[in-house]
Parts: sequence; structure tokens; C-alpha cells
Amino acid sequence: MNRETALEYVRPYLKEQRYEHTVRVVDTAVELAERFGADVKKAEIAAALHDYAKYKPLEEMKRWIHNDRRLPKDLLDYHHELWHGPVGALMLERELGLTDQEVLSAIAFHTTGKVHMGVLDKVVFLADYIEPGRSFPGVDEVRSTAEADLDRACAMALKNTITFLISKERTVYPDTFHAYNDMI
Ligand code: DGI
Ligand code: FE
Ligand code: FE
Ligand code: FE
Repeated sequence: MNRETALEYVRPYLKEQRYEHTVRVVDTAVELAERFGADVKKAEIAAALHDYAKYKPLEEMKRWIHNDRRLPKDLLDYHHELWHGPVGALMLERELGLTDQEVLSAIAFHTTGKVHMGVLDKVVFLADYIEPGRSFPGVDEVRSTAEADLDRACAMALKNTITFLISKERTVYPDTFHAYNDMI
């Protein structure tokens, strides 16, 4: 599988804007992978596929979480926005025969993060946060930190997301805290 095949695979499942976001995440992930010594080919594929399940029906994602032993059941207690990464990875494994565990992990944890993220996990997580179309408060500071320090940039992105969620009195999934604690 290459960049084009992966992008063609997800395109029909995404809205146009989400597809354009995906292409920018691929370009950003390639840059970060080159800078921080991750596998560039894997970064391209994981980035291209990362939002594959973004628009899957909630009932279908719920079924996957109930039925697959590998998915933590506590996802169901948190916002459904967190489901598309872990469920998407398993769907791609099943439907596309994707077996690379590093690629699957980067897709699965691209929203929440987790403790002990690998370099590919971090590259995809950060690319999703800093791609040029994003305009979160504080994103420019994360972009400049990402010029030199992958862990620091990830920790800043996590801090911004956690702070945002708390300011809205929304729940924070424990893996997001674990990722933050691990990289700060
Ligand atoms: O799918 P994308 O929009 O490209 O980005 P994403 O998969 O990183 O989704 C992020 C959204 O999920 C983010 O705007 C905040 C929301 N969210 C809700 N609960 C949590 C959460 N994000 C994290 N990291 N942790 C949470 O507990
Ligand atoms: Fe996503
Ligand atoms: Fe993200
Ligand atoms: Fe995304």
C-alpha cells in the first residue's frame, strides 16, 4: 500500500473537507517522520487512514466496541468522538487486511494518545493537531516547538486539549492524561 492507494481507499467515506484535512495530515506526518526518524512510508499510510471511521454510524461503532475483546469497554462511557480511532484501526485490519501493528496503533490512538506512545504514534497524533488547516488557540506555539522537540510538542497539544475539555466541563479520557504525564 502506498500514499495514493490509502487516500483512494478512504476518500469515499469522508466529506470533502475531511479528505482535504487528511491530505494535509499526510504531508505533515511525512515532514515530522523525516525530522524525528519515524518510518516515512508507515507515517504516510497511517495518516491517510487515520480518520477512516470518522463518519461511521454510531451504532456500528458501538457494536465493534461491544464485540471485539481488544477494544476497551470504557470507551462507551466517554464521548463518541473518541471511538473512530480505535474502531477504525480494527475495521481497517478486517477490511483492508492491514496488519502492521505500528500503523494500526498510530490510527487507534490518534485522538486520545496513550502512555508509552511510539514515534509513529506521536508523529500521527501531532500531525493531526498541527496540520496547516488547524486554528486551535496555541497551535502556532505547538508548530514551532514541533520544529525541534516531538515530545514537548505532543505534551503541549495534549495540554491544550485537556484544558479545552475541562473549560467546557467535558470528560477527559484517562489515556489522554496518561499520554500527557508520560511526555511532560
Ligand atoms: O478527527 P479529527 O477532528 O481530525 O481530530 P481528533 O481525532 O483528534 O478528534 C479530536 C477531538 O476529540 C478534539 O477536538 C477533542 C475531542 N475529545 C473529546 N474527548 C476527548 C477528546 N480528545 C482527547 N484527546 N481526549 C478526550 O478525552
Ligand atoms: Fe480523528
Ligand atoms: Fe487529534
Ligand atoms: Fe484527523
